[in-house]
Amino acid sequence: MRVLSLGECNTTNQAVLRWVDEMVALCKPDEVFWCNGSASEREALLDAAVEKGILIRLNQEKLPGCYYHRSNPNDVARVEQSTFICTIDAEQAGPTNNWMAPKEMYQKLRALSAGAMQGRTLYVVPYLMGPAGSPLAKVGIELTDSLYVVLSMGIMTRMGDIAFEQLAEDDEFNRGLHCMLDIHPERRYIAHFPQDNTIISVGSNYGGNVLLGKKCLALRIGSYLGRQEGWFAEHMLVLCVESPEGEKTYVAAAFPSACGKTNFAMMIPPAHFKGWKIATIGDDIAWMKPGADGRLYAINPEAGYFGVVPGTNSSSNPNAVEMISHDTIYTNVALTPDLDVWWEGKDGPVPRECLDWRGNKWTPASKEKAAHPNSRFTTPMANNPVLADEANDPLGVPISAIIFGGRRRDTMPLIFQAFNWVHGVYVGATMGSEMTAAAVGGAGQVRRDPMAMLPFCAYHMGDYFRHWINMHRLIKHPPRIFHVNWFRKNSHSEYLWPGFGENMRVLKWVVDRCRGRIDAEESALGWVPSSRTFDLSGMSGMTPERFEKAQEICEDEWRRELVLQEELFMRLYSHLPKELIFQRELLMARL
Ligand code: OXD
Ligand code: MN
Repeated sequence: MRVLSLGECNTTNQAVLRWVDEMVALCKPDEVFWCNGSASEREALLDAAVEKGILIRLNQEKLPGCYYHRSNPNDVARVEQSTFICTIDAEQAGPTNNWMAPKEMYQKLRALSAGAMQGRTLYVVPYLMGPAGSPLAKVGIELTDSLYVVLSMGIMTRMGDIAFEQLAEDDEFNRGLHCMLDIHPERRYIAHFPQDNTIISVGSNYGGNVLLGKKCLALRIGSYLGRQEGWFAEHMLVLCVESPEGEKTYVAAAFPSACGKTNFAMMIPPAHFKGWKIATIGDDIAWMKPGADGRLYAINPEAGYFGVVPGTNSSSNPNAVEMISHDTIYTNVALTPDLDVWWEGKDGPVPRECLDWRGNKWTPASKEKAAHPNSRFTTPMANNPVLADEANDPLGVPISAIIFGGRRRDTMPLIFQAFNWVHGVYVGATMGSEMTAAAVGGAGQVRRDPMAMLPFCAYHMGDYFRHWINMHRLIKHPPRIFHVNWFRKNSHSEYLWPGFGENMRVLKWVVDRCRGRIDAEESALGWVPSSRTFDLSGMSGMTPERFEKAQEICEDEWRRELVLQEELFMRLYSHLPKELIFQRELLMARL
């Protein structure tokens, strides 16, 4: 067998070769580098990135295998206003997406990409979303002129020859083109062509816009394919709750960006839950399909985590602290003089002096934050001390419960359970959440974020709800559906629930409900725990009265909430399933 040298092409797939040729002719790079995903290739590319100043090698004694990256200050989050769904007609994309006709968008992006890689290298990044051999796995190929993207894709996906092996001679793969251009907001487009299984992203180098396997393929294109093929692509973590007796229950949970999915997916149960374990299958995205036994099976299509750094410490997420202590890329945190990293909320002392995320001198007296609120770690899931073995199972895991949750300072109780599947779809569909730094603009405002998919569903939201309702017919043993809110505050702006590891108590109730082991009380919103049986023992500062406050259903707040839900329903009216209108009427009657 001939040994290939670094960067040489390693596929005979004609569809791949033709498409790469076409893109090379368009972008005119000086060089084409085919990635194979090997460890030696990664070492060589890391060295090259350090040499070019794209990465800084961090203090290898403190942080072995870790690197530092600073993005352009105009490019630090997903840009929803520059994200487009280019279906044949606008109606298909629906009112919650930006739309442009495919022909017009292709023309615009071809013009921007023409000759855009002159003097640069085009990297061919083949990748697999999902464990090899999984019936749910999909192949994508990203062509990019960003070494930062190549190195990040090597963490976030199963990257390299493994993808060509899965693809063989098939021509069904996601075609992704990424050109950095001059990183200018006016020339920034994240364009999806669901009918061509194609993505073109230009003018950005921020993860959520350019690691095309993640939001673009696994969620936007995935949601479109899932509707056609009878599965779900969801913005959900997946975890396993294991009892001291070894009973495993799998739970999927949808929260909007930067609302603690990563923390929840790897939490450590408090001492009170002796012998209970949480293991992570995924922290951001779930692909779920009905299995032959009538249950809903989930895989995590990703192989790494792209998580928010600020606030990560040994009380909020001790597993993450360990996980990001090696082989991690840090983006937009602060850099200390001894080449260590720092962020607001990190364990240990505040540095006397460091460079902030922009590279400016920072001291504790500075008014600005040292780390950007959306600064990120990119780390392989293999680093996670509580990674579930099942994360690599091609068949996935059977889901018993689906949890929806937003960030709400009022209105939403800590926990309730939907009465049935359609009611659960209604609960997910009407989810609201305060916006965070993960997307540009509007932080703090409550917006409707159905199933936490508002920025990620590539077709009409009304049709998406219909897909959820219809899927019930294919799932003989559907998961139970719940809603949680970790973020409710009292009139002194104090959180009513401590969150983090204590969320295990809520999770335990969810598991017990799924297994028919605990009673519940009927409320206007759904089934709720009774304060008599909900386990609060051993919690400092938590009284039954405080718990009742966290669970309160307040009439005035619900009157406002129903008006906000109405606004969403009016927007989607022409495609809205009548079942959801009926659910809203039932809720009003109960309230
Ligand atoms: C993410 C996001 O990066 O949702 O996961 O923005
Ligand atoms: Mn996310």
